[in-house]
Amino acid sequence: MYPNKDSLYASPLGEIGAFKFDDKVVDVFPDMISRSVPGYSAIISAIGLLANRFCQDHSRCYDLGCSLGAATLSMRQQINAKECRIIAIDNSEAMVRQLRQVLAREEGGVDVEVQCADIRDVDLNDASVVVLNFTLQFIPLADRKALLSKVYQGMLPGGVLILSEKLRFSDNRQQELQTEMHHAFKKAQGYSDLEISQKRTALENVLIAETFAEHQQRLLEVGFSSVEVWFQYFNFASMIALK
Ligand code: GEK
Repeated sequence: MYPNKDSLYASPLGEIGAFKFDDKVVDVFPDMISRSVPGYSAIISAIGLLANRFCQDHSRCYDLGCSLGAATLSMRQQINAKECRIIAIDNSEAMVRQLRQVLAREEGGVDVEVQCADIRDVDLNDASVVVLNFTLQFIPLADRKALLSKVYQGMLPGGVLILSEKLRFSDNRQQELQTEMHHAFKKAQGYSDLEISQKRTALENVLIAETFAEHQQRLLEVGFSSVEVWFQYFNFASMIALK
């Protein structure tokens, strides 16, 4: 359905603007994310399994920063709970427009409501599952705690937050090694050195990675009772936080 190959950074660019989730990115997004994020498709499948494990009857599942709805669709296919609803939110109009078209073509499964909004401004209620799949890393650092606190407050007892992020490492050698291995992964996926370096420049100051310890501490501070990594592939990890 999305055959377009990501070549946005393949030619030398005079000026590299800050990365934006616009129409050009939407056209190539599935190819871009699966060739850039090690383990992306494994995480998407597992989000469906986890959502089915945690989704409670009459509750809501939120996909915050849903992009083209990969996690939403995985949850929709795998959740068996009764009378639940998935709420997929993204503030990129281009992403939301495309997701609405995908959903209109697909039938069956859990009801999905799509909202074009900033996840910092929306209210969450009766949530049994909340997904932040590589989204928190794009939220300004100063706003992250308030957002996670709101997520916690909107969750039902027994709920789960699935938080996937690019990680930073406090040890310099680890940071260099994991970055090098991520670039090796991207090269193995067909990206050139030029593409890797131009994309890196575009993401500077846009994607701000934190360490696992920073994520864990903040999640515990806002109220979660337990936070662990369930998946990691180089500097990309997915965590489970339990209410
Ligand atoms: C997936 N979860 O395929 N409010 C709403 N959306 C936002 C905000 C915000 N403040 N900031 C960024 N976004 C998806 C992948 S991509 C990750 C998530 C990536 C949105 C942004 O528009 C984009 O669609 C998404 O967060 C991040 O499972 O491209 O590396």
